[in-house]
Amino acid sequence: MSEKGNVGKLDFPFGVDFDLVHGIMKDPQNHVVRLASSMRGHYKDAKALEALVALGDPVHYEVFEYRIPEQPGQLQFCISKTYPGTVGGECFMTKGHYHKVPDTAEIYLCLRGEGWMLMKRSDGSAARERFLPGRMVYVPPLWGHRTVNSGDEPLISFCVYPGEAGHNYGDIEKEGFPERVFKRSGKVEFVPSSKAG
Ligand code: PAN
Ligand code: ZN
Repeated sequence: MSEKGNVGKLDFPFGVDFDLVHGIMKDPQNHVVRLASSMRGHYKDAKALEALVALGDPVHYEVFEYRIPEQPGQLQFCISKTYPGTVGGECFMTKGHYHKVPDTAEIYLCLRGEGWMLMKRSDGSAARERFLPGRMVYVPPLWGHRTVNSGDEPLISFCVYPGEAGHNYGDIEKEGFPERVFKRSGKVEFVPSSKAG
């Protein structure tokens, strides 16, 4: 039964339709769009990013969400869609974030495309996990996370995380992640950020 009028209160069960083949959430309540111009400071090659902005400012990623109260006990969910492309050879990616409530985990179930989840903790540890259709990536509490599309089609995941988690972009704009992902002549390379600059 569809009871859309009750979704805002979240005190009544509801259903949401997905097209899992194409990675589409039907009738999302919130749509976040990040263009090249909203990614300044994130890619190594700032000049290449400005060239891309001047060429039409393409979308780097989109998020489709429902408005769920940011409260413990609730579950946020979304479709995260990162487009294929490169900026000076560096693969299109999300900004990346920690959760505002740091000890909250998240799962990403990849539906389409391919790429990597880059993860880091504030103690300096780093990890990466592969995104492939049907593969789930578990982001434990305390790990910052960034999606990178290293493929040739949109990388789409269904994400679920605790209601209260929130987003903390913290040191990420300044520090980035310990490695960057490049694709040159079809070959994917992981380069330590200290070397990539
Ligand atoms: C996702 C991300 C989404 C966009 O919903 O927020 O993929 O990434 P940025 O928030 O880093 O721009 C999630 O991980 N939520 O917690
Ligand atoms: Zn998250």
